[in-house]
Amino acid sequence: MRKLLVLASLFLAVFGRKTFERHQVLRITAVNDVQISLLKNLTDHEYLELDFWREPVHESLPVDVHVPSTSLHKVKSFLKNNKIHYEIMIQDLQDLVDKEQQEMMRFRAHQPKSTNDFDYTNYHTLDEIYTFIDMLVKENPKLVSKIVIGQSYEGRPLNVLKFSTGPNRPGIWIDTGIHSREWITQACGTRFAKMIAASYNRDAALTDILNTFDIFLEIIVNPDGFQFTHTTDRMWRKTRKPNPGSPCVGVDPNRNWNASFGGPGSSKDPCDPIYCGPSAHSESEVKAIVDFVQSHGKLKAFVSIHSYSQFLLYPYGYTKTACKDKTELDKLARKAVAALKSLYGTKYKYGSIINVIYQASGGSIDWSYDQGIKYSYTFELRPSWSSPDCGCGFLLPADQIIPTAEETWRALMVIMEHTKNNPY
Ligand code: 0X9
Ligand code: ZN
Repeated sequence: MRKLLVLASLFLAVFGRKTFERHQVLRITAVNDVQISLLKNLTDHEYLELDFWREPVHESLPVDVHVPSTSLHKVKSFLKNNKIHYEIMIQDLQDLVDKEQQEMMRFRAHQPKSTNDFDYTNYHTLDEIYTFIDMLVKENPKLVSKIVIGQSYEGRPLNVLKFSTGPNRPGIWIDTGIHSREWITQACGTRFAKMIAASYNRDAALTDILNTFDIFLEIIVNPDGFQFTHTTDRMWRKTRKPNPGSPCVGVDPNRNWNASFGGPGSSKDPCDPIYCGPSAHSESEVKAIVDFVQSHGKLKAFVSIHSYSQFLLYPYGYTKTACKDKTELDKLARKAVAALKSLYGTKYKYGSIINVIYQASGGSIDWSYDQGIKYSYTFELRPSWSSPDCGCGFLLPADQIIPTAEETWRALMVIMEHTKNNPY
C-alpha cells in the first residue's frame, strides 16, 4: 500500500493533475446496523482507495463515497452481495471536474479592475482571491484592512480581512476554506466580503453590527490545500505538510484543535483523511488562528464554514454531553435556518455536531466554544445530503454560488444580531 502511494505521488509530481476518469461517486443507503458496520469495514481496506465524502454513521443518512475506477467492480459486487442499496450519484467524476474547469475559463479572459467587476458567479484560483482581497482593501481603506496572521506550511500568507468602524471593539470571526476542496465556501467568503463592504451605511442591520463589532473574515484558511486542489488534486481536503516516516501528506485541519485532541472521530494514521496530526495546533494554519483568537481576547462569535450537507451545527463534536448553552444555541440555530430557508426554500437541519452528523474530536468550534466564545457555529453549505439533489457533492455548479452566499448570509445576520443583542 505504502509503495503504491509513493508511486502515485511520484506520478503526480511528474505528470501533473490527478485524473478522475471513470471514477464514480456512489450514494449508498444502508437499512440497518449490520449494513452500516459492513460499510464501516470497507473504510479499512486502504487498497480500495475509497474517499468517503459522507461517512457511514447511521441508517437515516446515506453514505457518499468516491470510488476510483480500479475499485468500482469490487465495491459494487460487495454491495450487491450484501444486498446494500446504492445509486450512482456521479457517473464520471472527471466530467464534473472538466465542466467546472471550462466554466472557470470564462473568467480567464476577463481580469477584473475592481471588486464590482469581479465575477462572483464563478470559482476562482488562490491568486485571484488574493488579488480580490487587496482590491477590496484598497477600495475601502477606512472600513477594510488586511491582517496577516501567519504563514502556511508552504509559506503563503494567512490573510484575514478586518472590517472595523472604531477602536477596541469586540469581534466576530468567520472562516471559510479550512477544507480546501469545499470550494463553495471560499466562493461564499469572497461574496460575504464584498457584501459587508458594500452594505456599511446602506443596510441598517449590518451597519448596526459594524458599529458594535469588528468582523474578521479568513476566506482561505488552508491556502496550500486550496492551491493543490487547483493544480493537482481537486479532491484534496487536508493541509500540505509532509508527515515524517509516511508517504501521505497533510493533516485534517478540522481535527487539529486542542479540543479532545486525538479522541474518537479523528485518526492517528497520517494516510487517513481525518488525521489529527502529531500534536494539537501542529499545523501553522490552525496555530495562527489560535494565537489570533487568544491575543484578541474579545471574540463573541466564531463561525466556521464547510460543505456539504445543509446543516447548522453547534458544539460539541467530541462528546455527547450537551454544552452549557445548548438551549440558547439551539433556539438561535432554529431562527437562523428559518431565515436561510425564507429566501429560496433551502432546508437545513440543525443541532449539535455529534447528534446531527458524527463524533469528531479536535474540531475548531469545540475549541472556540471551550475558549469561552459562546456563539460558536459550523455551517455545512449546499448541496444536501439526501436525494434528489444536484448529485454533485463538493462540485456544486458555479451558478449556485450567489444564491448559496445570499441565503447563508441571512443566517449569519441572525447569529450576528443575536450576538449584538445579548452581550456577555
Ligand atoms: O468532518 C468535518 O470536519 C466536517 N464535515 S466535512 O465534510 N466538511 O469535512 C464536520 C464538521 C464538524 N465540526 C467540528 N467538529 N468542528
Ligand atoms: Zn469541511
